[in-house]
Amino acid sequence: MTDKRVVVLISGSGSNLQAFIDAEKLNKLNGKVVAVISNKPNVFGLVRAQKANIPAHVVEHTQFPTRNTFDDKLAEIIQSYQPDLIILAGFMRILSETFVQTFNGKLLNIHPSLLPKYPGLHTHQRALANKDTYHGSSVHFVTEELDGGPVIAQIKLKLNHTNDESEVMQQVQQLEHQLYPEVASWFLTNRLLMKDNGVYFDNKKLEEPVIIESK
Ligand code: NHR
Ligand code: GAR
Repeated sequence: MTDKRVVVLISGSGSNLQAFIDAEKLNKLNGKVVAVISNKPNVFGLVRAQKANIPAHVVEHTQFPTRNTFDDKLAEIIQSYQPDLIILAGFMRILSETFVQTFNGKLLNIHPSLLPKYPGLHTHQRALANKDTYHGSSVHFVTEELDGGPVIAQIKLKLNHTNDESEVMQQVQQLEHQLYPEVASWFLTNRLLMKDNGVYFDNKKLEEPVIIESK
């Protein structure tokens, strides 16, 4: 089988990128991370890429006059790698309609909440402030609607309200490292499809997200 090609977009520490690199090494990804692109220079995720001998690029959004010109450059670099799948892993720039259409059905994001709860930023803080019983993370197809694309799978964390935001963030991230490569491997073995803003898993439409049991 020829390896499917994965491009990972990051903005920061890249711990989810690391989970992909580790899964690939263990032959659990069913694909190969062929490039990493960051919109921020000097982030730790770029060091992780370098250590794993993966080509890494920085496309600094601050160096572009408009969102569209940034997105065009990003798209050009991505296209040069001919990826089967593009992974947003802590990537913090909202992507334009044109960009999303170019890679329609091949873009996944991980969002640190149980979507449709808490799209946008500061999710851990919001879950704690609302005294939610459960929090967690979701992997979804990326569409033009911010954090609004169809959700594929979620992993849950029972909140203990003695924990502070940084502890909750750490716990959620740990779970993400289990969830995200697993969902990507489904895509890379052709088990997932986005159609009519819905998710098809093994040719059946998902009526609700798959809930992954935490290890
Ligand atoms: N783009 C599209 N079109 N659709 C989505 O669902 C996207 C997306 C780009 C990123 C990740 C998302 C998240 O998981 C994501 C989903 C950044 C922001 C944001 O407000 C919001 C959501 C997400 C990522 N970004 C600011 C901006 O002006 C910058 C914030 C910063 O740099 O800290 O782009 O939460
Ligand atoms: C992850 O927890 C991810 O869910 C979140 O940022 C973290 C990135 O960590 N994503 C967002 O908040 C997107 N707006 P990482 O860089 O160590 O993978």
